[in-house]
Amino acid sequence: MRTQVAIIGSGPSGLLLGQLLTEAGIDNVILDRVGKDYILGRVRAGVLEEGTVRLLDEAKSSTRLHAEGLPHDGFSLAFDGRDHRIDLHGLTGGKRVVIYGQTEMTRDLMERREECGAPTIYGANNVQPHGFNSDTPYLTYEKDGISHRIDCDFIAGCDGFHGVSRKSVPKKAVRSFEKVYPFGWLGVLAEVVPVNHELIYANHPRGFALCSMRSMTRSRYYIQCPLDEKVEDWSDDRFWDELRRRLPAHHAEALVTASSFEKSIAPLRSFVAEPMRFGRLFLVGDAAHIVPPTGAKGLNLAASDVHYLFSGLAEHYQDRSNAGLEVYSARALARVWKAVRFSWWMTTMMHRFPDTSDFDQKIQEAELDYLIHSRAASTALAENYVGLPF
Ligand code: FAS
Ligand code: PHB
Repeated sequence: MRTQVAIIGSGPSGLLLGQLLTEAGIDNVILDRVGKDYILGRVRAGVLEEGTVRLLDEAKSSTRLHAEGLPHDGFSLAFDGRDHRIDLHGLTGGKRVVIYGQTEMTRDLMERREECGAPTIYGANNVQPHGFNSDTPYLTYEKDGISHRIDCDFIAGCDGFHGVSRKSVPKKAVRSFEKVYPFGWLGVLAEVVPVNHELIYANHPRGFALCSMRSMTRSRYYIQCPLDEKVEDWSDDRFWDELRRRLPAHHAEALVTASSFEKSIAPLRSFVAEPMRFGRLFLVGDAAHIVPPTGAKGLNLAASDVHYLFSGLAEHYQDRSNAGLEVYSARALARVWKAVRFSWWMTTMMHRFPDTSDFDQKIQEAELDYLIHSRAASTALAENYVGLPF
């Protein structure tokens, strides 16, 4: 088989890139080692920046998003028994975010891709990129015991943090930066009315909590937990009791609970690999960087990487220019590092670290108190949360 762009990974990065390329008439094939249902079974992000929404519009995959997504003009910071709204819309000259599950976004992109008849090879085992430092790169993979080869012009490594792309580059060619946080997030999904019409990020001496949602009848809640926690040790009742303890009283009293239908623990880390380009191999999304979900940036960074790479590939095929591809890594990393900083800052301000003393807790609360009473500080928070320009 031959294609113009071979994409490893059928997550948000691979699917969004694949759809933009298909809409531009650029041949591409997506390979994933797992199946569609497995990908759609993963519960992940829930907040889309306006730039991500615009890309989904461009990919003709946003009809349901506009019908079912929840535009949010603000969110609340809760600490010391009270909460305070951050007016995103007012502080950023009218910007907002949209609450729409990554699972639904992935489903929409998969359906659009099928409508266009663009090929995705699921269950592709042992995908390996080859020759990406030459002008004739190719992929090999196995399926149903048969080995296959795909010749291409470019390879997009959209295969996430544990993927093969970054690992296929000689170690000496990649510089990695990493910070692992000493706690995780225990998250649940439940068919209950959200406790608040907007998100609540709570700082509490017992630990961080987040009240989010997927719709006005489906809630998504998280509590910070030690890394050695086991999901099976957390009954629904235990989770709801702990969540109540970390919220201001009026929210705790209003909390509607029910049996959860998803419960999982996610570790938190900050990670960046530099550069994001190796000849004709381009790293995209989680394959190149990971952020703690506190700033709701992971999925949105994948989208901005896709924007930069798609622009470069379109320029290559349509204008016979490689200018965009040459600057892809620098452009993407400039935005990545600002989001990595913001996500680290939000995580450090909102979580209880093992060595957090009473003094440290008071400093966190003082920083939050300054933040909510300073227009300059709130504006800085708001412009990062809605997403810095592409
Ligand atoms: P993904 O990991 O989503 O997709 C990679 C794809 O590549 C997968 O389908 C995988 O099967 C495939 N693949 C991997 N190795 C392969 C190989 N060798 N061969 C073929 N295919 C291979 N972000 C937020 O903004 N907010 C959140 O709340 C949030 N919560 C998260 C919770 C969890 C538990 C995790 C893990 C991440 C969370 N994220 C969150 C970040 C997440 O949404 C990512 O940013 C997003 O999935 C990135 O998309 P991709 O880059 O496509 O990577
Ligand atoms: C979510 O709804 O899953 C979510 C929302 C905001 C975050 C992280 C996760 O910062």
